[in-house]
Amino acid sequence: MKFIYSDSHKLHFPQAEYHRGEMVTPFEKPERINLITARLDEVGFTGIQCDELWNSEPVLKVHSADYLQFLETAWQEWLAAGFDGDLMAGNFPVRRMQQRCPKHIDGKAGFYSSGNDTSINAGTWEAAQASCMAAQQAQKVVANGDAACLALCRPPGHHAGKDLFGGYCFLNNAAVVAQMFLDQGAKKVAIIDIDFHHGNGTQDIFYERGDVLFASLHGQPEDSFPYYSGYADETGEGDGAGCNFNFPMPPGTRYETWAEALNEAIFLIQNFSAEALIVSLGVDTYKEDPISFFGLEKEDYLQCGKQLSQLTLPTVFVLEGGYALETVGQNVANVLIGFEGG
Ligand code: Q9C
Ligand code: ZN
Repeated sequence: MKFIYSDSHKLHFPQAEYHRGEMVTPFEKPERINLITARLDEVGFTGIQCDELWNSEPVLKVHSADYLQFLETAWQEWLAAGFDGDLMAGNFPVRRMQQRCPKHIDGKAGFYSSGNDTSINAGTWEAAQASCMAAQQAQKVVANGDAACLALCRPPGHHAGKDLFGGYCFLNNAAVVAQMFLDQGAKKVAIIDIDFHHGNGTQDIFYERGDVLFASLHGQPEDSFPYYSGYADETGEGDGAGCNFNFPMPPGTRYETWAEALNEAIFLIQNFSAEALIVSLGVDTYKEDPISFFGLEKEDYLQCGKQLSQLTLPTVFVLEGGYALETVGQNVANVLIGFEGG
């Protein structure tokens, strides 16, 4: 299997994250990609540097134009306002407030985001674009006949909604890949999100669409980020009614239980007659992940990949989370090895 990466991810390097009462170095760090790339090289996968230039066409079908405009100009507006250091939102239009975008960049940032966990720096927009283009290139590799391909996206994407950044995400790379398959003629596609966190952004984007099945396995919202979505009774609306499936699970969930949910999701995808599969691949389900609470072991990822391969669909893997640096490379590689029948 080929994997697509872009060195431009390094341009996004937020300095701090507020975590459990203190400012810490962000968990979503550039080293993640270097570690994963090193492991994939070691076990014989073929790395390809992304050489695609920014293409907003499929992106504008899953994000709003005003949101993309915000991302493009946010850093310049921040500097023009006389601020330096990372742009971090701190105020949000919550219940009973006006859903009107203010003029000031500090207000705009909160209008377009879901939390203070995702800072913007000088190179963030370029990195987010490159991340999205790695996903677009991986989709093309599969459209041209490869059975599967991995996009090493950084920043990740599944928490990015139609017009929201947050959860370390800006552009929803998995949603863009799904949209590309549809634009190329597929009638229906499926996205399975196996990151520890609920894929609230992806759910948001496709909630009222019947051409994309979305299934997410995640830490239950009672106990885990993103807290305000991911319940099992969120099943889609309008044309999308019955196309959204959430599998929230409690702290301490181990592979045996998790794999049952995975099998259920796989069964649903088969019944949906999806023509392509997009896997939002986070490995923050690992037992030692610093911000998560599942108990998956390294070997479980082999089994996970094997289960996914049973769908025998053209598959694009899109990297999401995974923050245990010692094993992030092995865990990602194991999913691919299991998928290829190793
Ligand atoms: N500061 C992904 O795995 N919550 N995003 C952090 C502590 C945000 C995870 C709270 C977690 C986002 C792609
Ligand atoms: Zn995650």
